[in-house]
Amino acid sequence: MLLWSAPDPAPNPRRVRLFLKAKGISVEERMVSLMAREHKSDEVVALNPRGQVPFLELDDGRVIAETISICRYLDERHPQPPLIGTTPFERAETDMWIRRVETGLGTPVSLFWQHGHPYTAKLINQIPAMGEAAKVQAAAMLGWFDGQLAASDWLAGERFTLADIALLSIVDFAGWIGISLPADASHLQDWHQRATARTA
Ligand SMILES: N[C@@H](CCC(=O)N[C@@H](CS)C(=O)NCC(=O)O)C(=O)O
Repeated sequence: MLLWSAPDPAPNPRRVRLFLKAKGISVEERMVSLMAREHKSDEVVALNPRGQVPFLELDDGRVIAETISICRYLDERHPQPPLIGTTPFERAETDMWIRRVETGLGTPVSLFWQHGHPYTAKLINQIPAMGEAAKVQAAAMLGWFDGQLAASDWLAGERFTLADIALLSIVDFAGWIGISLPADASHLQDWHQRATARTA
């Protein structure tokens, strides 16, 4: 098995690395340089037509792309410790939180990265108003997650799950591009410390 990947701070490859670490398993990684646009090379696009990382190349040549799909596959191959769930309810609950993280927070963070950050200005015809609106939306969602974490250690209550890993990678990437945790989001800040320690 070969994990096609990219170094930090790329948030999606990092999510798989954090997941592997929490599982206590290792998979050979092949790094591509995003800066050198290696993810758009013929070799990579032939394997993953999206031209993105991460993706997992199985020994028989089949490919699984999309971060959560990769993690699902690895979770089934290595069920311990369970990071998605052991019952239909737990699996659905984890999935619910992953979707909230990806669509609620991941989308505006990604839009800010594309339309509001100087680094990507040379790659895309930016719409600055979209970048600004996305930043406001991301800050609002961070506030929402803060409220959700007021009563429990993890997104899915007592269970540390792939949803927490997804949130951690996006929160850290958001911080790196200039969207910090709100100063008054104490529950989210406590969660961030717990999640960082849990995946260290
Ligand atoms: N939906 C994909 C997103 C993957 C993604 O956007 N990866 C980034 C690196 S963090 C990438 O390859 N970006 C280059 C591009 O989209 O062209 C997933 O969850 O795996």
